[in-house]
Amino acid sequence: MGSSSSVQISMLGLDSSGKTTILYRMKFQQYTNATPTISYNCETIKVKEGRAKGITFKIWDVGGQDNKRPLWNQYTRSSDGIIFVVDSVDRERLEEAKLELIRLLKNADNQRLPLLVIANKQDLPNSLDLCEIEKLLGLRDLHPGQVWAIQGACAITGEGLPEAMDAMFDLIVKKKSLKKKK
Ligand code: G3D
Ligand code: MG
Repeated sequence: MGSSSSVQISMLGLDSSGKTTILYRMKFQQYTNATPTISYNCETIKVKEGRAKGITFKIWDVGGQDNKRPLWNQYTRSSDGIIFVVDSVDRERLEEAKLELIRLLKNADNQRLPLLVIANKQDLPNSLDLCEIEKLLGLRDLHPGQVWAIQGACAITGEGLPEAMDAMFDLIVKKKSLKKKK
């Protein structure tokens, strides 16, 4: 990928997992108190550091309330990758998140997209660790061709978000070179 490349990402996940907070943290490098997203937010972010340096990420943050979830495929259709955000504290809703993820990845078009799970709210005392979240979401049981990774983060401080951009970028590159080999 050249340094002038740009990628499109759909950022999905249940409502209140922290998607909009992540988006504005990435965009402005500061905390922005988000109001619940009605339809979507979209920001273009040029990465200034790390392995994705120089790459422009166009990130769609799509409303996660249950009546909005059927629209997710409209966004993934034109995407190069999916970021799926979960709230690391909300054990009950992790089950719901798992079901939504399975539903999303039933669509064969989405199976071809690299998936980065962001385990957000790692700052909270009761947050589950990445191993537990990986298990609860059943990431190892996904379609064998599904390329994925998981990254912990705190959208309030921004911790883990540069690593998340790097990981998403690495997955996109990996997927592209897998395709070439076929
Ligand atoms: P959404 O866009 O996925 O629906 P929001 O989620 O970004 O609107 O965030 C939902 C709530 O979670 C917000 O709190 C936000 O401040 C909080 N939040 C987001 N990320 C983190 C995090 O990493 N740690 C902690 N502790 N809280 C976080 P309110 O109170 O405004 O509902
Ligand atoms: Mg939102």
